[in-house]
Amino acid sequence: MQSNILNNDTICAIATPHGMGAIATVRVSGAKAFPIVAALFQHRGNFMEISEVVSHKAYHGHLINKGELLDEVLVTFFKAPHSFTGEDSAEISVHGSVFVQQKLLQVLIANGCRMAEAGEFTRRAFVNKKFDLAQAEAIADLIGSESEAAHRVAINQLRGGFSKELQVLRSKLLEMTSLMELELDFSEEDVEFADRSQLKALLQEILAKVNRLRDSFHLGNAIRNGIPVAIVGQTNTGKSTLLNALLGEDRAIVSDIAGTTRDTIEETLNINGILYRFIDTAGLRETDETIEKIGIERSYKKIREATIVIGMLDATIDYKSMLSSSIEMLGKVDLEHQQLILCINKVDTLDDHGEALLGQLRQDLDNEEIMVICLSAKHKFGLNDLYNTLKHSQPFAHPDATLVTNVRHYEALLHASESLSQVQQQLEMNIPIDLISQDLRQAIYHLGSITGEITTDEVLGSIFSRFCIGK
Ligand SMILES: Nc1nc2c(ncn2[C@@H]2O[C@H](COP(=O)(O)OP(=O)(O)OP(=O)(O)O)[C@@H](O)[C@H]2O)c(=O)[nH]1
Ligand SMILES: [Mg+2]
Repeated sequence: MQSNILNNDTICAIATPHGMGAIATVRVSGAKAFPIVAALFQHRGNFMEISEVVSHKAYHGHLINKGELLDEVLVTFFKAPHSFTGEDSAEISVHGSVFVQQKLLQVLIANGCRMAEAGEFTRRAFVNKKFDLAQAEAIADLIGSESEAAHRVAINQLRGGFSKELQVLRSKLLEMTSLMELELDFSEEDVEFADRSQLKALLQEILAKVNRLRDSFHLGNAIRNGIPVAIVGQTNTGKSTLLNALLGEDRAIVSDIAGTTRDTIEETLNINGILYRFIDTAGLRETDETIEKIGIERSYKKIREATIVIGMLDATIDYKSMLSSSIEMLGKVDLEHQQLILCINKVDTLDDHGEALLGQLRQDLDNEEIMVICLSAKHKFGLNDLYNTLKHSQPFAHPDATLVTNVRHYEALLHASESLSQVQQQLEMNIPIDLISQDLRQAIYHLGSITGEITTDEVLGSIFSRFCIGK
């Protein structure tokens, strides 16, 4: 936990983005927040009396430093514990000149404030139990969210959905452990407080939930940083043309020379509120050329890492090659965890815009899990079909399910899952209770570390230092 010396300080920082703006807000929090701000603030011509302060009310007035007018401002006071930090706090909205902002900070510091460290407001809120650690981290995610989907995940976590799920699991485990440990106290008498088959069933249920949360990280992380979509296929099928069409700019070099793209090119794009990371790759073909070989290796790596794979097919080549190329790509993706979208490209060259090919390919592949669409990347025809297909791809089937987006949470769940599996095996082998309860305690510890029930100063320091100053 944070030391008392730190907690007794009154801290200040600019809470709005740095630089010039229409207005800027400076935050002050701590035991002396009211007296420090009130001594600088004239409301209706008189310095503010602390006893008159009404919490959560915005006061219009003037900032006066040593008799000199600094700015016309709005000040809102928040009485403890009804503030973000849980301490007495004030927010001063000034005109957004860089000079005024800096000057105000100087004046506040001269009057007894200290510059806040990164994330210190949020850290104080956590220490004062305004929310748990997972929720505090959700605030950072919310600020950093770049798409509607990332925002939705962060909001869900901030509301405490994830924390509640963990608390339920943790308290079930605690109950289980205390029952088992009770047996230790009566070891002479050979009593069994914990019904073994019930324990096993409960453990199975908890482990399944922990594993579901652990596995959701793959998607959670993708939503936060952009869902990786690899565009792959034979050379000259139009992969780079598609990337350019999606981005609306000439990002990748396009040419009719096979093997144009050598390295992977990644760009993120927000489509209908979801952030995607499109990856154009080197065309797949047999080659002896060293550099091209490395590029092709990378293409395969990107296929493995992708959540969605767009397999580009060239409508101008013979159907047999197109089919074998589709089957080859199918062999490279793991349909249980990945989505394959086959795009028959260059259909502008066909009279029926690829209808016949589309039907034939769907029939020959005979797999409902593979989506097949027609496209002309060059003429931007069929892009809407692609957007819709992307949107309806598997990962978004349960948009409201709790998703883990944070590496720290993922690691804790990984460890908890390992300990629980250990317990499961030990129960099967009738291992002595004291050994089993050690592993149970480990699992409880890891689950508790996510919400911050168990933390060290070092862990807190590393989490909050990633926040910006003023948050
Ligand atoms: N008619 C037509 N030509 C296209 C279409 N898309 C791409 N092309 C052409 O196909 C050729 C190859 O396009 P690229 O985008 O460079 O193909 P690529 O798959 O990236 O090729 P590599 O990087 O060599 O693997 C270019 O001449 C494009 O103009 C399309 O929809 N219709
Ligand atoms: Mg290319």
